[in-house]
Order: sequence, then C-alpha cells, then structure tokens
Amino acid sequence: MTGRRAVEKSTTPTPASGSTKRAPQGRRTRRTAGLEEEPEFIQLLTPTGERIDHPDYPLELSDEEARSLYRDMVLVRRVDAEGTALQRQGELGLWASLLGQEAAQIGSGRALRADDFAFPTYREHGVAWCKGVSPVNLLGMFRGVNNGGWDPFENNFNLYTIVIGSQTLHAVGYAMGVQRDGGDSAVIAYFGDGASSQGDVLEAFVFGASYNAPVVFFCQNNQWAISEPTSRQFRVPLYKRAAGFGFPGVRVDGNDVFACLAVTRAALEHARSGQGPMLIEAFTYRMGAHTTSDDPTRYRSSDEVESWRAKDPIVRLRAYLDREGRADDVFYKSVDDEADRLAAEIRSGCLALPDPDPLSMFEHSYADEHAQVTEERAFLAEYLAGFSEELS
Ligand SMILES: Cc1ncc(C[n+]2csc(CCOP(=O)(O)OP(=O)(O)O)c2C)c(N)n1
Ligand SMILES: [Mg+2]
Repeated sequence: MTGRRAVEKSTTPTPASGSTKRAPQGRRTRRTAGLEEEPEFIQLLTPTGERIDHPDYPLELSDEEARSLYRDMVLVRRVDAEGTALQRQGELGLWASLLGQEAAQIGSGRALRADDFAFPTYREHGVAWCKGVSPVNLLGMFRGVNNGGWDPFENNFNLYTIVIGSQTLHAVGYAMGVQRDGGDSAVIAYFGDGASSQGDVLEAFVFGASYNAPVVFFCQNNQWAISEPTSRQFRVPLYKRAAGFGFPGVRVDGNDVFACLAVTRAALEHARSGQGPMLIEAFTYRMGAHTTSDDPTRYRSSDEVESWRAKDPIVRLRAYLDREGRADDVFYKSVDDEADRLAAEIRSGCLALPDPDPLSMFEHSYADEHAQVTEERAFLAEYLAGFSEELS
C-alpha cells in the first residue's frame, strides 16, 4: 500500500511468544496541550489519518473492510446519541455514553470470533453491536423494562455489569470452563481504568495467570473514573502491571481502530493458542459525561476535552479513507442515511417496549425457590392488588 511509514522492528518479543517482558510499543512519545506526557503506544493510524506499519502487528484490510469499520463507528455513535437524547426526554432512567471510545470498542469487537465470549461493563455499546446484540435491548436495560438484559448465550455477550470489576472474575471463570471443555475459543473481559483499582480485577489477573486461562483483559483507559483522574489511580502505566502477574501487557492507541483491531486479534490468538492471558490498555478518552447523571464540567477542563477532540477516532479513519481514496461521497452519504434510519428504528423500538409485569423481577433472582424472595413477591403482589381494588 502507498503512503505508509514503518516503525522499526521491535526487539522485544511479540505477545505470541508468551514472554512477560515488556511488550513491543509503537512510536514516539508526544506531548499534548494541558495534559501530562502521553506514553508510547501501538499506533497504526495517526490522528491525521496517516497509516503506519508496525512489524509486530501487521494488518491488511480490503477497501470494504476498512469502510465497514467506519460504518460501524458512525452507527454506534448514532445509537449513543439516541440513548442520550432518549434519557433527556425522560424515556430512559440513565445512559452511559461511549462517545470517543468507538475505535477501542469496534476495533476489539471486530477482532472477536462469534464463539468468543465477551464480558462487558455498562458502556460497551460498540462491542454489543459487533456481537449482534440489538441496540433496542441496550435501551431496554436503561429503560428498566427487560430485567437488565438479554440472553447472554444468544450472542456470546454477557449482561452489562454495573458492579465495577466483577465481570473480570466471571470472565476468568468462564475461560477456565472453556479450557476444561477443551474448547478453542477465547474470552474477553472489558473494564475501565477505575476498575483496575478494584480487588476483583487483581484477583482475576491472579487466577487468569495461575490457570493460564484463555482470557484477554481489555481495559479502556478513558482517563477518568467518574471524577477521579488516572493520575490518582496508578503510579506506573496500567499495562505494565501485567508483568507483575506474569503475562504480557500492551498499550494501544485506543482512538485508532486499526491498532485496536490488530492488537486484540493478536491477544485473542495468544489466548486461543494456550499461552494464557494478556492485558491490553486502550488509551482513549471519554468525551461525554460519565453517565447522564454526571456533569464533567465540575472536574475537568474544556482544554483537555478539546485536545482529545483532535484525536476523534471517526474523523481519523475518514481522513485515512480520503487520503488513500478508499471511500467516496456516495459511501459517506449511504452511511449517514443508514444512521438516520437506525436512529428512527431504535427510537420507535424503544418506545414500543412493553412494561414488564412487576412480579417478573422475582423470576430470575435465584434458580430455585428462595424463602425471602417468595415472601417479598407475596408482599408486592398484595400491594399491587390493592391498586386494582381501588380502581374497581
Ligand atoms: C463495586 C462498585 N464500586 C463503585 C461503583 C460506583 N461506580 C460506578 S462507575 C464508577 C467508575 C468506574 O470507572 P472506570 O472503571 O474507569 O470505568 P468508566 O466508567 O470510566 O468507563 C464507579 C466508582 C460501582 N458501580 N461498583
Ligand atoms: Mg474510566
């Protein structure tokens, strides 16, 4: 391909070698206005859309594949915008925006095979999209009408998990099961920079390493855990923690969809081939509020937000597609039209979701009958019956 630069061959081992030494890193260190120095990371696409080759993470994409990554990112950004709007209009109780994290989620999500199992947090709308979970299902969860989810086994995508970090333990347990069943699929656990301070995540690292489980730990370091900056969360770069647990860790430019795809593919292959866990730190930024209940202007500067806007993952990929002549206006218009149709569909789909029977919430608490649940169900049933008497 034309117009590519290359970084020198890394002397450090590739993740596939199973070494616990420092994993290969991509390129120069940069400084951003108003921010601490950015460390090195693996990057295949610069913010201005220039393609860089990395010897340890080769990636060849057809025009169609490159365009489909753009399409996915635009569509999930639209899903996200609708989620925020629906919450503001009183149709959802809450929404957790993925704005700015589209490349980390679509890049890693597209690396997954259908039989790979993903364990998300509450912000992985892009991964859900890649796994084939309907956005209306996500809206239903935030509308409070589907008892928190969907069938995890339909798409190998677990329920959203709000209890910070706990899904990493579930992922390791699941991966140990895959291992014992003799399967060749991999498991991926998503979590945030804040979650990395949670004991569950560190316990998951220990178990994953001890049992050599086929699990990829994918941390989206979006620089904030609600109002806590990363500077208060770790003294050394997050990906370096992996070495202490005995598996490789890499940091990738989380706003570069190509790099996220290539690095996650390598990590999944590492896990599938019996070499155990790997940690990926996707260095990205949460452009919006933590959730619709949050006001980020109270704890971060607009200069910081603006400096990240210049690294927008969608603008970056579009710059690349234009630079290389891999997409034209007809394509961009078709994606915008598709986004409009999707927005209309998911809005009407969300509003049409039926309210559940209030008693249905007791059905999925325990596999077997539980005395306390039985008592609470009876109490609520009696309480609800009081209203129908009043009406009649
Ligand atoms: C065990 C637990 N502790 C605290 C919370 C409250 N809480 C919700 S989100 C959040 C911050 C998470 O930050 P991070 O892991 O960086 O993920 P991000 O929201 O940035 O994607 C906290 C502390 C929780 N949900 N669960
Ligand atoms: Mg965070």
